[in-house]
Amino acid sequence: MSSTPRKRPASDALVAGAVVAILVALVVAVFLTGAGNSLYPPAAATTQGRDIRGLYDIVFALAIGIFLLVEGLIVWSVIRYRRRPGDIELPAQTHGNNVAEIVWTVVPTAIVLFLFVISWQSLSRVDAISAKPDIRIHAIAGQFQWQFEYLDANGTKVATQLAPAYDTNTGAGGMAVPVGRSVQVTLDSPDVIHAFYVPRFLFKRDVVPGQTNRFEFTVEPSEAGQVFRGQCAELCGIGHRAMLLSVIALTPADYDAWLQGLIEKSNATPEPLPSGTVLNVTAEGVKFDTAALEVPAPPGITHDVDIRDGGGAVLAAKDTIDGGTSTNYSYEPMQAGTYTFFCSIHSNMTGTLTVK
Ligand SMILES: [Cu+2]
Repeated sequence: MSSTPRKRPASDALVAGAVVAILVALVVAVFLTGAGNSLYPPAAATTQGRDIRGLYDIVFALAIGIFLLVEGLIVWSVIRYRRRPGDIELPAQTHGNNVAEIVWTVVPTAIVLFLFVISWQSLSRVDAISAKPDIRIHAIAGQFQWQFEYLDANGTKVATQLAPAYDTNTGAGGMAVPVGRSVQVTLDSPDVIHAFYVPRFLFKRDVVPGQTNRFEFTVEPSEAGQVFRGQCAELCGIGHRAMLLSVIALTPADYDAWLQGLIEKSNATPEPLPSGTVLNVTAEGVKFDTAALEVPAPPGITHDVDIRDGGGAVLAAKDTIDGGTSTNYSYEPMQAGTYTFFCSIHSNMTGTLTVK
């Protein structure tokens, strides 16, 4: 079978070139531009994040190269071999080409092996945990708030940060860390699965009840003074969207002063979350002896007061209110017995409610 040679207008190459140029422009427009709005990952703020970003750059460059090669060849073939007036025969058909088959087997295999090796290497560097990190933080993710406990070298708690997100107005809140120092975070959850996620770290780790997950990071010294926004990244219930956190990068000297301030604040006030409070409500006939229960709550943090029975079943789930404000909750009449009232945001805020 043979085909007659045809004229190949120069415009074929021009059209193919234009299509490839449009594809390249699209890739650049969507991924590589648009400060902050780009689909491309942001610049990493941590040493580990830079490792991940380096890996991403390599994978992305390879993917773009393959995309342009494959799409370019498709576009070129479509234009070059399109049907023209007078074409009645198939062009010469190629069956079995050892060189082509070896190339398209060996090249992708080599690429996949290369990606496997560099991913493995990055993973082991990013997951590395040192025996003696510079800073230890125990992060507790409970429905629906983060809490950061600062630990000393022995793992003993020295201060607790209850306001997990940085407040731009007051400058309070957030998890402060010193730049250039290794920070080891242990993650625990008293209730459901949450996830620690800070986009500028290019890192996410699940917080699983009954299992302590651990990771380590070092913020790059050039990031001192930056505040990185983070969020729970695992749908954990109705208050999930409110589980925000911030990581504040400070110079080591500023960090020491910040931690000292937090320690003094922790020591100055009694344990800020009331626990074990006992409220007695007596029902006489059809009346309770107490019309109002006052539960102290630290300001600036969201709370509610829910009630569960001795078996753990939740009898009343109330809407949350902002700390420092007050509200009245009404509850359905309860059988005599002992109940637990609790804040659904803070698992350690509980008390006993006795109905006689
Ligand atoms: Cu969540």
